[in-house]
Amino acid sequence: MSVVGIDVGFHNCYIAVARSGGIETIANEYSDRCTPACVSLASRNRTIGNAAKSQMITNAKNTIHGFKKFHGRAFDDPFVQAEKSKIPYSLHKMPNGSTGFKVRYLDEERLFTIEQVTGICWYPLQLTKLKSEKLKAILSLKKCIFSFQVPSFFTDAERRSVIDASQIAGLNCLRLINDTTAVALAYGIYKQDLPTSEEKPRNVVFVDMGHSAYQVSIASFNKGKLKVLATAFDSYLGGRNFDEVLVDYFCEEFKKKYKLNVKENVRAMIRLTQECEKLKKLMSANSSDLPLNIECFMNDIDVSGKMNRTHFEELCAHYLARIEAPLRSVVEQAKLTREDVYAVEIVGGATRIPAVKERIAKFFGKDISTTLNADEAVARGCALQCAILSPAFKVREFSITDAVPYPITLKWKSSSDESVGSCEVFSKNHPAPFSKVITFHKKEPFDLEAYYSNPQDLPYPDTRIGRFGVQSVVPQPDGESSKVKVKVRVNVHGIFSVSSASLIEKQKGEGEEVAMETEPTVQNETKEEQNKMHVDHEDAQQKEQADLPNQTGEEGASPGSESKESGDTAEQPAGSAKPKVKVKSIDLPIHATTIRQLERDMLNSFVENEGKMIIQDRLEKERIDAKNAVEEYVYDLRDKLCSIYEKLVSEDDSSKLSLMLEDTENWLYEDGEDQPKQVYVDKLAELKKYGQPIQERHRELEERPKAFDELGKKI
Ligand code: ATP
Ligand code: K
Ligand code: MG
Repeated sequence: MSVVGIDVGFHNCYIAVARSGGIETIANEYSDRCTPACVSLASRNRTIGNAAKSQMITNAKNTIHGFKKFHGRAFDDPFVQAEKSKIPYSLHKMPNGSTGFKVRYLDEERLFTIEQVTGICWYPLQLTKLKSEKLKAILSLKKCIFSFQVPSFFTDAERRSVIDASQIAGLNCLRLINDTTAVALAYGIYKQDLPTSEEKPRNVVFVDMGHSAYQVSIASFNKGKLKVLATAFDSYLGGRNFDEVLVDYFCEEFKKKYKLNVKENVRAMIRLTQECEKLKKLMSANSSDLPLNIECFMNDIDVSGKMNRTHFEELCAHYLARIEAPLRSVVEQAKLTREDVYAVEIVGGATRIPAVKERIAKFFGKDISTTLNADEAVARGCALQCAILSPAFKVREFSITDAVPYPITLKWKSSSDESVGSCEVFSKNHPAPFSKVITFHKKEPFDLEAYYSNPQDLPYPDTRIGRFGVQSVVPQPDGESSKVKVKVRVNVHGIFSVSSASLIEKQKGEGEEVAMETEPTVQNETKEEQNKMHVDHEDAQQKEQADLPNQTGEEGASPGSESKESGDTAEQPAGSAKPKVKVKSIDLPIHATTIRQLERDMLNSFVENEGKMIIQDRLEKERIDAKNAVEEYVYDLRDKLCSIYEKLVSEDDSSKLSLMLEDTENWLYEDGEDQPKQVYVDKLAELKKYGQPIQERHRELEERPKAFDELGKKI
């Protein structure tokens, strides 16, 4: 079994594999460990990565890049609407309200969902495009398990969408892991000098600024474990903002200087953006004036301009000012001071901008560490996580407790009147994964609606998570409400769900009604949790339980039990004596509808479709290979006719054959440019009819002296 970590960023993708010697980041077919997050659709096939990026200008409308943020997003989302004017390809509102892409593929207009696009990006990444055969064998799809990165601020809808993408690509996703948590793991697992569990933990801040977003987390480390204490982010601040500042500046410049309206020209905008990104990177290493030159930019005009670091920082001042808030936020949330921070580790391409680094260092009043590989740390952390989860891998014991990014509230209608009950089931930075049990008293099926509690926290305006219908609830035989235990959890992917529900049936003659009603609310072990545990509201009671991957036990009672009086169904306070009551628990079905979730049927059809597209890509590859084989044969034979075959062919035959080769070459550039595979196969066979006999004669001639030699030796 192979374990693989994948980082599909907004800009760049990295793949890391756990090997016996450690973690290895894999190179693509261009021997580059960084692959652009880009997918291009064409009339015959799909391309990804560098090949797709090279189509950005020539096939702009069908080349999709910068798509990661469309996961789980409504088409009507303000971000999506704002993005529409910046991207050369077309977005489309899908039937479930999500964001899709309208492109031409196989000479037809086609709609793709974001899950399909990310799926396309992943499939060839880890299979066909790998350079070495050894890696191909290691990464044979069926034997791999994967862990994927997501930004820590991704909501449930966004996370679900990423998991669906992995299914479309046929990848077995063990866990989604937050970017900064993956980095924290890559940092901590190799550290030999972490404090023991009795000692004060070591607090480390992790910063990741990529192309599209800025994430900060603070984690505490003890030997063998890490706990994320808090996360903060500016989900719209990254390298692309700095590129855009330069693009805007030069658009203005070129308007004044050359009277060019660059923003109206898609091709020019793409080129300018690419050049500005290069310029931005150069400025990280160089503080003097740097030129920007683009030949034949628009209307055959060559353009030029210049920029230096100081000027750039002035232009970006409003973005640079946003760096501090998330740093301040994590420290405050964790109730620490800056002095409690042992180290600040930075990753992500955009942290290479000197002004970004300076701001971070200034805030903490200490040098920042760059001990991790800024580009690969996330993918490596993903691979490590996957290795930890894999039974086939022996990794140092390391437990990871992540933090819930947004508080989650459940709402429900009261059974007695029309009032709405609600309670916050997960607070911000609540440890995850985690399960809790809430007790309701109900006579009929009921709906629980899950929301993010604070709209202002979210990266988009919609606070809904989903609706969970608890079905088949019936009253007790005596007409009273039944006790319904509902388990809510945030799972290993950081996704919330009402994961199970059961009806507790009174057993005739067993125990007292009072005893039944005083089932205690079991508190969580930690003190911190007890403070947050007064969540009884109306007819709900809640019980907590850490939900670690290897500790999935259902109802483990923990110390510190307590019961509470609750609203209209009047739970009795717990007596000091708690008689044991025999109860029968019946599992209840739950009907879940989550926001912008892909329908299962749709998902299955996408899986099937992906299979068809893979076959199409393979056929196209075979066709291109067949064409290349003809071309190669032409060049090879022509070459040999003037060299090693020269003496074997009469002048007359040779010139006839040369003519034929020339005709074939011309044909390849004209009528033969775009033919079915069989046409090329036949063409090659025809050429070989003439070429093969010559080759035979040559081989015989070559072997004759050898044969004599052999004979000589025997005699
Ligand atoms: P995200 O994390 O937002 O999904 P990503 O993971 O694809 O994006 P990274 O690969 O971490 O992003 O970083 C890419 C960004 O870093 C780009 O904006 C790129 O221009 C920028 N970058 C890379 N090197 C440098 C440099 N030397 N100086 C300035 N910026 C740089
Ligand atoms: K990346
Ligand atoms: Mg990234």
